[in-house]
Amino acid sequence: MSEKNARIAPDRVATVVRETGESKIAVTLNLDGTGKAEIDTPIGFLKHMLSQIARHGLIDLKVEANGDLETGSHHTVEDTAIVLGRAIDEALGDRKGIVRMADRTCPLDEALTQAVLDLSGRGYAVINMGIDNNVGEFPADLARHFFEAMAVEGRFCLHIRVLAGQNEHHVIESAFKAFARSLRDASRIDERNPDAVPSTKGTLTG
Ligand SMILES: [Mn+2]
Repeated sequence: MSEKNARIAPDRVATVVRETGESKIAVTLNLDGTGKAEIDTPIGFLKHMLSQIARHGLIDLKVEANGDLETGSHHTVEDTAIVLGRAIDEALGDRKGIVRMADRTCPLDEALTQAVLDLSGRGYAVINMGIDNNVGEFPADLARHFFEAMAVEGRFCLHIRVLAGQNEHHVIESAFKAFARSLRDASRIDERNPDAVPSTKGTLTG
């Protein structure tokens, strides 16, 4: 390999810890992992969804998420999204060489969800879960809130559109799978342009 092509990419890993009066969350991730998930939280559905991000994003993801569950799952889920977003932002570093944008649509039986992602450096979210079933430890509206908080803290633009679906579990899971696949595509290094920041502004972090 020539000198010119010998750029050693920095490890795209991050650890972020956040403790408040409502929760204690710790996230360690490796964007260039193999899909290994180590999720420690009493909220079963959150564990199931974070495992989707790891598996389908090919991200190694370690999460410890505990909070004031006597108020319901809201604080713990929201704060996990905040910390996960910050970890994604930190692991992306200067965002040099990334593909940057991706558009993935994933089914789960009758459910079908599109996730369009731009690792733009600016947090923005347009989330339409398509269902308004608001019961249980992880209702659809909390999923919307999760994606919004993660996008803002992760400094990326995320559109999620549920195109079909009836079962709440299926709808939410298809959204997490579509997000994971989009993150995998958008965050990978573009071998045609590995040394440039994919922006006419010259920066995705300024
Ligand atoms: Mn499931």
